[in-house]
Amino acid sequence: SGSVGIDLGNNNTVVAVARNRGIDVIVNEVSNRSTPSLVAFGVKNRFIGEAAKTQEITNIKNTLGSLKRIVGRTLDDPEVQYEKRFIAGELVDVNGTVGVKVKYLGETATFSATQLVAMYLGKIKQITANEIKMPVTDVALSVPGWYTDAQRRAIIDASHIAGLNPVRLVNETTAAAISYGVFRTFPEGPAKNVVFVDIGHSSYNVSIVAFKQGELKVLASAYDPHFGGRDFDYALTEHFATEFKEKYKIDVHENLKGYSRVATQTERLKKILSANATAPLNIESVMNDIDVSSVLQRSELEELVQPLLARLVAPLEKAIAESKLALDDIDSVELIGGCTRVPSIKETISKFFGKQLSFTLNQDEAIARGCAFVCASHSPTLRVRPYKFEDVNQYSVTFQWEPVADEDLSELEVFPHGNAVPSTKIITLFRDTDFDLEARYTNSTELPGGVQPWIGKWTIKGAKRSEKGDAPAVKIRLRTDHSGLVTVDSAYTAEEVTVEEPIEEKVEGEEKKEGESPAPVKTRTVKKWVKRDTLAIVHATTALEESYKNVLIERENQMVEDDKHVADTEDRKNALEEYIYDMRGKIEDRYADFASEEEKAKLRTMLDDAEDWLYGDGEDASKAQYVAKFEELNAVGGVIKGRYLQAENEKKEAEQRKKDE
Ligand code: ATP
Ligand code: K
Ligand code: MG
Repeated sequence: SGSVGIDLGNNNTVVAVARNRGIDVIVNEVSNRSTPSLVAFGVKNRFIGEAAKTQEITNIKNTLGSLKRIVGRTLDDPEVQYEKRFIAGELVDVNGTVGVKVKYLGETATFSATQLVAMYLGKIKQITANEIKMPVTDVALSVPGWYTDAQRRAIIDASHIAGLNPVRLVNETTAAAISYGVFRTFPEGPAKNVVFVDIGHSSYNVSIVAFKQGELKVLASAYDPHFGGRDFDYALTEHFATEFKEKYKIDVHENLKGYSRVATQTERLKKILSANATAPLNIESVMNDIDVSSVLQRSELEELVQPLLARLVAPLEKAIAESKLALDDIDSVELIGGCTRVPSIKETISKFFGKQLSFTLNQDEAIARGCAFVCASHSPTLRVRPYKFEDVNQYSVTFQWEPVADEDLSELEVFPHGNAVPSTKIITLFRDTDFDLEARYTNSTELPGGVQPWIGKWTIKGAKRSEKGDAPAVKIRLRTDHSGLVTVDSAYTAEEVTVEEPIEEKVEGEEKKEGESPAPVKTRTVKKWVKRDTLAIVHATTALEESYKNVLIERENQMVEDDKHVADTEDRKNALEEYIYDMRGKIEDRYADFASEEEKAKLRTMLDDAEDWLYGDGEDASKAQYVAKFEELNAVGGVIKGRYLQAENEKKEAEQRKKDE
């Protein structure tokens, strides 16, 4: 399978593939280098990616975006409520997580956000497999650095439902840093410090990264998760809504399609204003058959988004403070993400650092490329240059347990904010029965929205009272793994034993001579932990339960098959239509001399009947019916075509003979 990196953006998704020649971004079915992150439901089938975008305005309530914003959250999460300004569909509770209620195949259906992401990733998988002509299983996916354990696990669940194997989740700005560092050489000496600023559609992420040859270390990351291009679009759309109320006496808030049309056009206008001082807005029949038009100056745009722009500096300040660097220590500032094309944003960032900004990276593709590299480095078959990277922990993690006897601790902050990721710590508890460990984020107020601070519960099984009658030491390996997940890696009983350990003696200036017998080894008495029994661990996290996940996998596979069947049917219908027009022309022309008048008349009638059927009763027929109708026509037409081909062949052979003579 290929080594695939996926940058799942809130607006659009970019896929890169690592091959022996290097890393390429792949194009989708309409040759775009990114695919709209949308899933839609129709009367006959689902529409995903480009197909979803095409039908968006005519099917707003059943077209869902904001996938990465809602996945891994609950319906009552204030952030999910906030998303309602960007989601026209109906949000509902699905088994304790947020989901949607849609019209699908003419009926009401509900799907969790995890399922929606799975549907989308399934489409991305298909697009990629078609393009690289290889099955796709292993992927590295990027996620915002501010994602919690629950959000990460939801993305992993979604990948599994889509039949993917997520070898690793990588924080978005870290992935960009990887694609910056891997193919660059850094001189010996102090590290090179680079700031990566990513402002996309929904989120603003910044990381400060120290590079040395062959490695990078993220020093600090900071975020404003409610800062992106869509917030510009929202402010603009509201502005025009107000203007049109006065000017045209219409309220686009009362008309979903109208509102959506304005939103689409304001995004266009916003982009024009990145390169021009003024831009026009014209929409025909926005609602009630009314055409609207307006213009906007760049300065007006900046005024409208002033509350947003005022928040631009805070994450930069926070990241610098946490990195413990001075502004002078920064060697370069790299911008990525679509929204960093906005001139006032560039100016503010440049002014903050007192530096020219760099656009070394492809600002739309760097994250996907970094992910593809990470996926390749997990691959046993692809040889990639070794590259070390270390990320940073965003939210402090505390483990807790039921204290026994005279234990004075019942919890410990094991992974503080700013700690390295991945990272392992071992704690020791004395236990002679099964016991539980629970992990939670230390400060729930730091978490985005209403994400639960609870991370998981692990039951450690099998510790028993020793022969001496005391509780053995249980050593537990706690980990934030390379995907940023909090886990309990292993647990074992250990015994402290007294051993004699040789003391290494180094005698200055004295070389051992050949043949000399070794000096007697001096030893000292030390206490050491020796591993005894490995203990079983049963864990419960926010991830989907295995059996339920399997049900969802089956459901998804069924929908994929149904969609494929609908697409095949459409294909056969198109083939039949094409045959009718093609044959009708050819019997008057190319095939005219190869059929009797009777045959031609018969075929003409058959073609006419087939056409009538196609636009009448056969409008919505089955695949088998289209195939049968095609065969029926071809039984007559094929004979005529056969004669023509035979004659052509004979002609060619005759010419060849002439040449040979
Ligand atoms: P996120 O990173 O938040 O998940 P994303 O990765 O999908 O989202 P990007 O592709 O980085 O987002 O950026 C898309 C945003 O950039 C859109 O809001 C788009 O309107 C905006 N954008 C693209 N080009 C320009 C431009 N020339 N001027 C202003 N904004 C632009
Ligand atoms: K993107
Ligand atoms: Mg992005």
